[in-house]
Amino acid sequence: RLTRGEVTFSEYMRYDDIVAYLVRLGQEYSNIITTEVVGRSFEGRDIYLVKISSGGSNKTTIFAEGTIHAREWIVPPVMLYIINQLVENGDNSYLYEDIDWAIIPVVNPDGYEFSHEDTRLWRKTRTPGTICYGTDGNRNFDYKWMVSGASNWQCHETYAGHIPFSEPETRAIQDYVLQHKDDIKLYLSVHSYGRWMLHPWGYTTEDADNVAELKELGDLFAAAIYDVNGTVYRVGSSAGLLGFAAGGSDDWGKGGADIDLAYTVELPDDSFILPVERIQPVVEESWEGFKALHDYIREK
Ligand code: ING
Ligand code: ZN
Repeated sequence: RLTRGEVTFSEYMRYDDIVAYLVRLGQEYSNIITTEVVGRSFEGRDIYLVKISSGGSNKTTIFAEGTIHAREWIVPPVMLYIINQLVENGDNSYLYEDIDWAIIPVVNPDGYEFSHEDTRLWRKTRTPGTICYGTDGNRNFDYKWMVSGASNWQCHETYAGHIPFSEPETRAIQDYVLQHKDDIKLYLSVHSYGRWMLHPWGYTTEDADNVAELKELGDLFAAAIYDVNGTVYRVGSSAGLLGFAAGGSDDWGKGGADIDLAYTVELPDDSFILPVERIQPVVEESWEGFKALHDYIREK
């Protein structure tokens, strides 16, 4: 069993154990990492953000959020591996020399715990409606909300909520990002599955104004991952590759918060359910992709 405050990449961790790890790192490495509660889930769980920084203020920041969808269990280990490698591997200090990292490993802890306790393939939050539970956090953001690829029926998996930012979980992201939008140069939303590096737009098949740069950096991410184990990511716009979906967080990051480089990462494999033996290879290859993103942002 896991000792409290430890991290593991050989099993899927429960939310309390994830939080205990983050809090322990915050105490042990208080010179480089701070934990912050940026919101409270519908059921009252603290939503944690960790900031990794060598100090100073108003530095270029990479923002990453994950596990807005409950069943995407490979996402928490990938987020925790980024934190683990930045903080606990001394060779990686160059990665936060000039760049700050702000990471929310689990946006939707209520759904994540529900997928462990009750319904493995639960996707949404756990806010109750009159008939059904849950809103799709990735249709709940206030940019072109409900214009395409989202549902206004509370029982659907892509229910967008009765209003944009109806969910405390998405509001936590909104509040933090808007407070730091001048520093954040890269917005990452981490999901599974399918091995896609998706960029805006999701609400339309029109090209984003900076589509060439979005594609270029997406390709750098994919190439770095390919070099590890030969995993092939496809790079392109969400609507173009997967179909319409409005109210997603990357569209809001770009269109609502003016962060020009915004992506949705769809981690491996071809299912939400990965055997625990897949965790270690996936976190390792993904880490190479995130380092490539850092290198680009740092040089830019
Ligand atoms: N896929 C995304 C979803 O929210 C997506 C696809 C990407 C939608 C970007 C909108 C924007 O449906 C998963 N696996 O959640
Ligand atoms: Zn998802």
